[in-house]
Amino acid sequence: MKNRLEQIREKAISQITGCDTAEKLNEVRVAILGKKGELTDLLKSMKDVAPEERPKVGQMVNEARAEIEKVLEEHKSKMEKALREAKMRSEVIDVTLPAKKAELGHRHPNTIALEEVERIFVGMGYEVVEGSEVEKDYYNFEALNIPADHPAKDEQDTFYIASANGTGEILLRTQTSGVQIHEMEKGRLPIRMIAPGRVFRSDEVDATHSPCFHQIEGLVVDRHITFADLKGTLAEFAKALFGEETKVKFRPHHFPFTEPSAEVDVSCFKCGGKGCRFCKGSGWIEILGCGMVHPHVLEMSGIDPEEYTGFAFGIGLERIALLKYEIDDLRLMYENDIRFLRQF
Ligand code: 2NL
Repeated sequence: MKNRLEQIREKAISQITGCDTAEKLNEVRVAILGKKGELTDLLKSMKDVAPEERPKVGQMVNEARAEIEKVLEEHKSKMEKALREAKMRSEVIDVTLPAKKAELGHRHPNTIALEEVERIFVGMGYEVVEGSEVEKDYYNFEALNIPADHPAKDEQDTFYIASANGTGEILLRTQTSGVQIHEMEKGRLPIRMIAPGRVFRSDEVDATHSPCFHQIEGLVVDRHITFADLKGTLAEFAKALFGEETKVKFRPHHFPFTEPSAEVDVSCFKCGGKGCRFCKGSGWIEILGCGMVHPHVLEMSGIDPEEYTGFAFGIGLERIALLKYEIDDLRLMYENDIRFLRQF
């Protein structure tokens, strides 16, 4: 019994002092002092010791236990101290190092131009409405008088997502008109809104094209709206955006969703209309397309074209930003080079 005790004591001390982690130390503690530990086992065999020997043997076991516990405690604090010191050495902070510079962000030229356009139309009482970038074929094409065989619907021009059974085709919107169709369907008249947002066309990237760009469409529907309202509104818009002296010119055009339709030029804000490099000598710069909403388009969205008329327009946001900030390559807009961005 005595020998066995001595063996356990020696083994315990050598195992404890050999531990290098708290987990190993705990394992050793459980193996010796735990409920099923070696020392506890030894205590259980006290029944085999002669009764008169028991107090003495018991005392020896208790002394051994106390000693083992003491060694455990000492080794534990020694390990903790070593760990603390290693941590202190590895986490040295050089307080003399310069602080990290917090770079202030900058609004993108597109965002600046959009906020400018929004400010102008909100000032004229328009609501800004946003919609979904994925749209059903019906809202992107059909409801806008764009028939099934129209070239705009070609897979070459449009990103189709899926052809869901029964619900029609799903695509990335090629214009934000769908947002306005949804508004018309709600039947709350009059409507005075702009719909800005990202649109998608299957184009190769070059200095003037991108498969993803931004558009701002506008729509007004009320009783007695005429082409004169359209002209007055866009003339005011052009003055607010490019300067008080800006003139507008409406050239006849064709869109399936408006009748009549026009493209709008503004007098060159660089040369005032005399002709320069900027306007390629013509004195005019094209900025948007517009027209009176086609009666069939109103009708398809549940609005009576005998009672209501409307006008609509579509502006390419990037085009406005490129013109206003004299940027000569569209690709610069999507690179997000901070040296480019912070110029605006
Ligand atoms: C362009 C031409 C245009 C519209 C967009 C429109 C929307 C509805 C009804 C009728 Cl809901 N028209 N939008 C009208 C004329 C032109 O955009 O050249 N955009 C860059």
